[in-house]
Amino acid sequence: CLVILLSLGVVGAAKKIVVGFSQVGAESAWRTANTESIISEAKKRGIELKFSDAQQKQENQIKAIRSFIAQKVDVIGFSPVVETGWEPVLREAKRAKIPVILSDRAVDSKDTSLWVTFMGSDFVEEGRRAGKWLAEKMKGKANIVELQGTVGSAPAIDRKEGFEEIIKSYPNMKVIKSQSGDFTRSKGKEVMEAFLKAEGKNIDALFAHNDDMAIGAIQAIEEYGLKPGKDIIIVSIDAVRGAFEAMIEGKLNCTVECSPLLGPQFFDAVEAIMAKKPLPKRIVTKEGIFPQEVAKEVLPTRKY
Ligand code: GYE
Repeated sequence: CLVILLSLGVVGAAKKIVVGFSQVGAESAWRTANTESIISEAKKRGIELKFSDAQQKQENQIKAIRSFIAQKVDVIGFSPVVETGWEPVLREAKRAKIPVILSDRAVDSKDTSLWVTFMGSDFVEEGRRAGKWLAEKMKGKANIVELQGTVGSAPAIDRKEGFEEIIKSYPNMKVIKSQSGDFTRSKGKEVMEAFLKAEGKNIDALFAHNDDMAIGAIQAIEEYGLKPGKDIIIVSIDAVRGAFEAMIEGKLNCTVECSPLLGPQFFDAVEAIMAKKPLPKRIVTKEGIFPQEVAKEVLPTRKY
């Protein structure tokens, strides 16, 4: 009897939950905060976490997921760098009976049985919020340049869509240039330099899909000899501390919130799965918008 109890893990410490998490990379302040939130929450709950950073490469994520399957983890968590191309590997997880949680970014597949739940922001709505704020600020008239996120990623596709949905009802709001800056500061700066070279003072406003690219672009604008936040009005997404600092300096005009603090709800979902409790298919993060005028007051309360 003791042998049976031992092998069931009933005697001694309860069996530790083991989770494999495949992260996109470390491309932005948002991502670093997201990673920190996941790692610290696992520690807090005594859950063993196998964490893997894919450096923004899908092939690395596929390898990581395969290795989690081989190691027979209890649950796989995963933030897909791009939306498509996941079905084969997710089917392998399904065959191995390992539940998958999508965190932050969505997968584009008709087979929704490949994951238990998807938690994260409504990126289309974030794009709409940026568009509405800008249309109002510019009184419906602006030549806009757009710095897109990583090509093929859910936030880049959806933020562009939400922004365009709003802008199209203003005939004098035009996106004159749009290119990916890969969600990084350095690429944001580089692409903004190219925009300025091509369009110069013709640019009235910038919509950046994240704060890091906006911060890179701010440098490019200053080096070009224009005033960011004045000569070029800037709206971006995430609401990381760096964005608040830039707003306080008057260089960024508005940031739309996108919370990376997904650790607690991620491990709530893991524990629900282990306890065989049902979960909603979609868990949406609640978030707001912060214009420059409130930056000073809000900065001390920001957690990322
Ligand atoms: O906005 C950006 C990060 O997927 C919501 O990824 C996330 C995005 C975030 O690199 O800063």
